[in-house]
Amino acid sequence: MIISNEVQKALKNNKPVVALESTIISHGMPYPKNVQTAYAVEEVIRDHGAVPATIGIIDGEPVIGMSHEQIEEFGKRKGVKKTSRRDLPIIFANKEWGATTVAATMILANMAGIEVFVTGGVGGAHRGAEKNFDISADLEELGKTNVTVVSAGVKAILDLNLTLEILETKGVPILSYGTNEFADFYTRHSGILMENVVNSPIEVAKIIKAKRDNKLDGGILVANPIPEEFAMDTKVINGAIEKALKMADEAHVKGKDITPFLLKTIVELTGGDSLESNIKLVLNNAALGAEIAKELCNL
Ligand code: PSU
Ligand code: MN
Repeated sequence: MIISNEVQKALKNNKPVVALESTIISHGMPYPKNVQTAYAVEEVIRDHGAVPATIGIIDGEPVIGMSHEQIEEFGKRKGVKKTSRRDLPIIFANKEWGATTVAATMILANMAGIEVFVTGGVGGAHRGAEKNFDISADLEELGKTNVTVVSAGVKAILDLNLTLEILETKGVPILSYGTNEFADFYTRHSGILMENVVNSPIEVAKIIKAKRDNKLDGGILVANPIPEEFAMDTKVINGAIEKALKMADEAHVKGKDITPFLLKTIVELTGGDSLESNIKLVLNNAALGAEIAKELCNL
């Protein structure tokens, strides 16, 4: 893999590094907001004293710490493949461009020695998963790969209760940040009460270290709710989600295309409001992720 000089240097000197995914760029947001957001997220991480490492696969080679030019290319290039764990060997062998999902980014971050990863929302069990088995590989990865993922919980397009049950089965600690209500991406109010609440980056860092010291393999999910001022109206977002799910069903969207389809449709149905919330919550996660990475370096 190719690790940028800056990221290499930071890792060598025990300086904080935060991993970032690229599916959110290529399949999660429209151009040019996707690229602008990717830059802004990196800037927030730098402002908080950590080094950002945006991860993607270029011509079959994993890149840890993409340049602005590479990020721009990921943002507008056609045919970049959404790449999860199962896709990695194919993308490598065929020397293709791959935008890494949470699962694939965790794998590559872990290989590079990066312990903290920031995204918007992780994948989960889709509604109806008890019948159709549509469960994101992100959950499997959280069960086995030693990376802490800071996200705004999981999106209400999914079945939240089912997702939380699976994470429990896989032994994934979920740390709810600053509130006991599980973050559901666009709002702070899923109505699901959580057992483990943390209120500071150092608390999270201590839990990561305890897991590492005790050789308990697997990830940690930090559920960081969107700040109230950027949250969407529950009725508006739930209406858009219901409609988008119906449209996906009617258009027979399947498999890996479902999440990108729903995200895009919800943006259209909310006149772009959901995209603004999405951007704000990622920036909010970036600040927290950088602080956690810093505390972890100090322990
Ligand atoms: N949730 C978002 N934005 C995203 C994704 C999820 O709010 O861009 C992307 C992430 O890369 C995540 C992937 O890992 O979708 C999950 O897709 P699937 O359900 O097909 O595993
Ligand atoms: Mn799926």
